[in-house]
Amino acid sequence: MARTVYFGSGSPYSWRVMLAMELKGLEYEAVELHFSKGDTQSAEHLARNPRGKIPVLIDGDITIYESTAIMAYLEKTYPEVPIFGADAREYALIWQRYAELENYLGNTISSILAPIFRGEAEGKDAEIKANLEKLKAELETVHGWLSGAGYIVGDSLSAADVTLYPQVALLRRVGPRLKESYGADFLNFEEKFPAFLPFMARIEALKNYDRTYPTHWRAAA
Ligand SMILES: N[C@@H](CCC(=O)N[C@@H](CS)C(=O)NCC(=O)O)C(=O)O
Repeated sequence: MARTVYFGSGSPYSWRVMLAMELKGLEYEAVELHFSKGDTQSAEHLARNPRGKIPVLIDGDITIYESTAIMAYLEKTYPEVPIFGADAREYALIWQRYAELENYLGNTISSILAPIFRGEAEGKDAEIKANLEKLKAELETVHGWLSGAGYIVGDSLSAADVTLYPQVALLRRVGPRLKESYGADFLNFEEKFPAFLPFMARIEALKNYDRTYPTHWRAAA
């Protein structure tokens, strides 16, 4: 069955879906849409997702958008390699951690980076610095989750881990800029949050990790 993921380079929502597919060992074609070219707002893409967002998965005759729904669909359709745990306890905890990452860490990252990326950060120093404090507290919490076995839940990679990874990769990338502009010195993960490093290495060791890596990050490297 043909599988296609429409993704945007650097979109954490796209990246988590691609990583989830890699965890499950699924083949797919990855089609990049470019925000700057208006690809997500084209009639063709709006037919896939009327909200004009990526990711979108087309799997045979099914089209799904919203990364959470896509991961849930993948689990139901391809259960051989589970990403939502082995039993009810793990299932609940993975969903809980997923929701915490989305609602607290993810929203805090967005509140910091959205004004910066949109060129609307001027005059918002106090707000951004306050949100950086919230970010530090969230990272401390997540660091605690990883300090045991190095997975968010249990002893294998899950939907929670592939949700966290793109968030941390993005923070590592923008860390120097946030330090320079706002004095955020806690984004030195080697020193401040060492438990993230083996966690990240595990994701980076996935067989086809490279094909999930944001294309414009690679081009800039
Ligand atoms: N809740 C959605 C969020 C998707 C989303 O916000 N995608 C952004 C990129 S990170 C997007 O497609 N933006 C395109 C646009 O707004 O034109 C999900 O989980 O899939």
